[in-house]
Amino acid sequence: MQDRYAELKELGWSEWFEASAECAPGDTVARVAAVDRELLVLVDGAGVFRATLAGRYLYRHELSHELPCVGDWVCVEKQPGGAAGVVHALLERRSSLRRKSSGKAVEVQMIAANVDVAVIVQSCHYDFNVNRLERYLVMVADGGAEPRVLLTKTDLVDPAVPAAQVGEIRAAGIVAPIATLSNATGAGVDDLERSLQPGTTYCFAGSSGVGKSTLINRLLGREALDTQAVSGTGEGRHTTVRRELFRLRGGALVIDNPGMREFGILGAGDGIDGGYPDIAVLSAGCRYRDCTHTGEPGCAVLGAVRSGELAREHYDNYLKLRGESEFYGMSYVEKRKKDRAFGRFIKSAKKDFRFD
Ligand SMILES: Nc1nc2c(ncn2[C@@H]2O[C@H](COP(=O)(O)OP(=O)(O)OP(=O)(O)O)[C@@H](O)[C@H]2O)c(=O)[nH]1
Ligand SMILES: [Mg+2]
Ligand SMILES: [Zn+2]
Repeated sequence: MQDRYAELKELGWSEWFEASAECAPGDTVARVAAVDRELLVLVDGAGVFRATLAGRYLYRHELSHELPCVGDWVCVEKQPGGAAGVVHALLERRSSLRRKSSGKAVEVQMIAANVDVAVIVQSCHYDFNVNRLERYLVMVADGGAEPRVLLTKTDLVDPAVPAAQVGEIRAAGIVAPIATLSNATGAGVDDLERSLQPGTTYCFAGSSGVGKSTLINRLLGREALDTQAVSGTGEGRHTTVRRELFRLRGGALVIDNPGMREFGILGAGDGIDGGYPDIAVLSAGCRYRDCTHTGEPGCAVLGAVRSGELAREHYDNYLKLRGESEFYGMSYVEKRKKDRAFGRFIKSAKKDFRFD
């Protein structure tokens, strides 16, 4: 392995990438730690820096899965000083976690790239569901990552429950390693931490509210990620909005994810979709991820209204409630909040990617 890439090994680089990587002269290799629309947070041996995608790249690659996502390796031209850069190319992915968005034009939505181990997280408390677990594991196998299962919140159930759930998983023929833990008492956390290998990339995925961010905060030893209490029914709230890569003290790389809805796509108006599960399900088929269901081409919700599958009255009520909750105002505030959070992330990420 060439020396210039040796320092990237700590970030997950391997001979496999070394063999296929080719960047233009003047470009160096960096890993994507977070993405916020056109803004990227990259990390290399020197630390964390911001970057944008070259216009030419955007022009040539319009499918969402062709754009860099968390975990990707990219060729970047760093500006003098190294605080910012321009991304010119995406290196080949060794593995990926992705799902297919339904609808007429099948599009692939990236969750994370170059994931060695996908940790599918379910809570023992309300979230446990073997069928859903199987669907996640199909996704993991499809993307070429190694699967693991993690059951959280063992403190909230009788000790017999996790054991029975492990039994159910095995009875379904699932052979992936299974770990159980409680973020509240810490039971099982050390065992999990010990199993994480330096230079290996772990991606945590599962429903909202199962404790993914709480666990990563525990492993980081600081409150890097926002977490939020869930309602009595265990229904999550989609606290995490961005996929982020972190480096643990032990050297393992971990990716946090927003909670996934049943393989649908999270779209605009998530906050109120809870009261309109049918619309939330339909919106998985909308062409655009941020579809507002008010006239976009390929909108599955409007399609269902037109075909009579969804009652016009019900749809109108949905729009009315959305208006009342000042959806558009909220989304602006949300956007501002996200922008601020992004600035905070850059600062906080610097802590986790210091190699001194
Ligand atoms: N009792 C108990 N509560 C937990 C445990 N793990 C997490 N929680 C709580 O569950 C709530 C949700 O945790 P988060 O870490 O925000 O969940 P998440 O999976 O990151 O959720 P999203 O970001 O929405 O996908 C928080 O109030 C946590 O304190 C656990 O092991 N036991
Ligand atoms: Mg979270
Ligand atoms: Zn729509």
